[in-house]
Amino acid sequence: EWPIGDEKTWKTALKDMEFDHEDEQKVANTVVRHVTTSLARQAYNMDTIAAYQATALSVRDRLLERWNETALHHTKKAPKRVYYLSIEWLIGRSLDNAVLNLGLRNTYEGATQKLGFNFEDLLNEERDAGLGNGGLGRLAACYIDSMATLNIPGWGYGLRYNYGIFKQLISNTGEQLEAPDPWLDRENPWEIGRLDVAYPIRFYGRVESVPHSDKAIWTGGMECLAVAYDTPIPGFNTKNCANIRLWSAKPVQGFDLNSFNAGNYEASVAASSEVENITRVLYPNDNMYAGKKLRIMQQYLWVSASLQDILRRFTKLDLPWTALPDYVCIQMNDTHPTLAIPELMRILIDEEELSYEDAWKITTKVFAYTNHTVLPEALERWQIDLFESLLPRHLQIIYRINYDFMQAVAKRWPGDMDRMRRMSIIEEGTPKYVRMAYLAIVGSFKVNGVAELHSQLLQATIFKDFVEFKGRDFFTNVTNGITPRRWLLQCNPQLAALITHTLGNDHWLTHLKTLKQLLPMSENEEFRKAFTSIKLENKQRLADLVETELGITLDIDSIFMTQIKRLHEYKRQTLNLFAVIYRYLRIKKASPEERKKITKHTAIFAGKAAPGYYVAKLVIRLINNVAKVVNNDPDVGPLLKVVFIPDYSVSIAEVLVPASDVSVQISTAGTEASGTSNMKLALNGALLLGTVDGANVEIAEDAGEDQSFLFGHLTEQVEGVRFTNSYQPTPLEQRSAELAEVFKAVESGIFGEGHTYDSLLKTVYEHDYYLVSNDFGSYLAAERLMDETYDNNRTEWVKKSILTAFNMGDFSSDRSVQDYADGIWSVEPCEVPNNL
Ligand code: GL9
Repeated sequence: EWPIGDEKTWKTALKDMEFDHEDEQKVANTVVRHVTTSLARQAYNMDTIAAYQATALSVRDRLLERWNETALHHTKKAPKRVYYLSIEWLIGRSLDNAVLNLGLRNTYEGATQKLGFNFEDLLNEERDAGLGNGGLGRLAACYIDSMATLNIPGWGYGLRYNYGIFKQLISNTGEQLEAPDPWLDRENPWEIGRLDVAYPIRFYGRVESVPHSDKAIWTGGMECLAVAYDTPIPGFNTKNCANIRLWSAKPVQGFDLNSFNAGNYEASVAASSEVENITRVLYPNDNMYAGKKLRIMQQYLWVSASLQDILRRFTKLDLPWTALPDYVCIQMNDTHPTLAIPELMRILIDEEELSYEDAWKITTKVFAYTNHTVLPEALERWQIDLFESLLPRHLQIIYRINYDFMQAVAKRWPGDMDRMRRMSIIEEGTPKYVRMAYLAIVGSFKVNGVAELHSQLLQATIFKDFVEFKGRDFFTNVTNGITPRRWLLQCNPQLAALITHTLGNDHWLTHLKTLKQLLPMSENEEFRKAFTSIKLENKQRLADLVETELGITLDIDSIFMTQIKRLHEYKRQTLNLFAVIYRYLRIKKASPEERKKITKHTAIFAGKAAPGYYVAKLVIRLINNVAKVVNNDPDVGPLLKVVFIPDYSVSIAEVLVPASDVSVQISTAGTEASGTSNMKLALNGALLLGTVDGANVEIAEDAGEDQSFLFGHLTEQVEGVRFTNSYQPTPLEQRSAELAEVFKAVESGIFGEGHTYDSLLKTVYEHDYYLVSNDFGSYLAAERLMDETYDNNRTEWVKKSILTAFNMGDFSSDRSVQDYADGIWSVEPCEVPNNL
């Protein structure tokens, strides 16, 4: 067993590391040791930051033991593994999550308390890892948590951006300002740099074909390295520990001295920082494709390094390449990693010398693709000339893939040139483009959407031709999910405790459907009381935050209506905001008697706008200026408050989600692929006020139709209304008299210079592509219904809240990941034994 040295010494050393889960003293010892050694501080000179860092390092030690045991076990068992490739990982904070998943929350809380610290204060010292824009990046983080928890052998791969999503500041005119997020400026205790794990990556250069073979030789251009940084991800209540491997771009040793800067030392050093630019910053777009050169360089560096890493692990098994699909499945989170398909082809053909046909057979059994949007402006299409200069060999391979594919289409539909033009991976025209979604479909064995409605829509619209070609079974649905560990246990510990107490155990944390057993508790008065007081405590915690950060006093007896997501026209924060303005105007007109009958509302907004998205930024500006007027108007008092919480993040979501009464999910039908904040809010008891879109459909269905307030045009109606708005427009007054009144108020200048918002209002006056005016009336009606329930029958309201929360069992990411494992990946759990 022990290849070198003295067995007894080894065993004693390893024994010394062993750890009793309840032993606060031993935990305190490890924390203090990290202060004095890792942090090089004197123990009496320990502030909260140092205490956080030392605690995190101590927890990291526990994680790494598990990480190592998992790696060892997987090497021994050689199970099929799944690799989740995501260009975004919105992890948020890790300390609380780690101690909860490890079952060490109480021990660490006790130990740090004995050292004189409040554990909550330590948690708040941690910076968010904000390597993502929104739902797509947070989904990846939830899925890796569930993979670890379900003992599914899998790793995540991504990029280690030096700057995550920008910090959002609000100017005194209410506008969004963007500041960099230097999240790595402080030591990051959750990552392990693996400077020895580094792969060469090439850009530009020349391609020479090799006669009488499929092989080509790609040389020259610019070479750099991708260096690995690992973040261990513990499963809940299991020894298994997953990993997110993030790549950082580094110059090759000696930089570019010999390639193009020979004899010019300063220029060669400058060139090295150009390489480091590749992983400098996360692109701040959500549901929007920008086509930037640096972005495609990010994508290639990431997929090439990941594939080299995956294949190195596979080749250790000493099996033929044909066995690759039995050991490796690669899940592509959107089209961002699609270059992995031609990259695997290139490695198999050019480096491993397989024939093109053999390489293709293997490649098309390895990849699966998840689509996350039908919005045309979000679909990636790379310009051919940019692509060709950076990745000349990959373009050749893509042309060959497309040639074969077009032949197959022509064989199925002889002479159907229009179909060939529609389906081609290469979009003809000037300039030409590579359509990444089509490449992803052609190179994958399975494609899925992220909610029932979205998956249906994909097959009926943007991928219709491909359904006819590939057959129905090629496309499937996996409805998104969220991890109940972070989104209930961690963010709402009181509700989690009530659930565990009532059920008698915490089995529900890994089997969320067991929450159903609590449905009868909605009829139990004592339970309702407990449930209600937890909601109020959470509302108070949010109110305290709003008071200290923004100086706005909230009434926790009002309905907390929460819309938290990226600012985007299709998400229609405008619909919500215009209804707030309408309510304000109504209050102003009401007599004191009438005012008594108005339901108290608190409208809570949070979210960032892409820095280049002008209209979205105008919406933020208007929210903030409406807030200023409404919150300071003595006529309004507690009837209405408007809050825009700056710099939305995972950590802020963890405060907002448990404090909400109503979840505002009002995208134009057919535009939001799934949504995931809708699931988080519902699981914490917020009633759904939403359109029939994305996962709202399934949430409302599971909650029971009576629990939700649905409104608005349906997906199948949208196109027709849109057409009318565009080509036979009627004046706004005719589409909605109420909205016309709101617009007049905005134009009158009561929320600041009226013309400021002209271009925002214009989007509704003209075209109204997202049907704001057409849905405004039914939105107001849905709010009225909601208000009546809240005011007239609070017991009924609490029942609805309980029924909503405890019917959310299907929205655990454990269920989603199990669906992927069974329906797409064909992987089995591989559990690390507890006594290794
Ligand atoms: C998104 C969708 O817009 C959401 O509806 C969906 O819930 C998530 C996760 O599946 O994916 N698609 C998408 O492009 N983004 C989403 O959040 N965002 C980004 O691209 C960053």
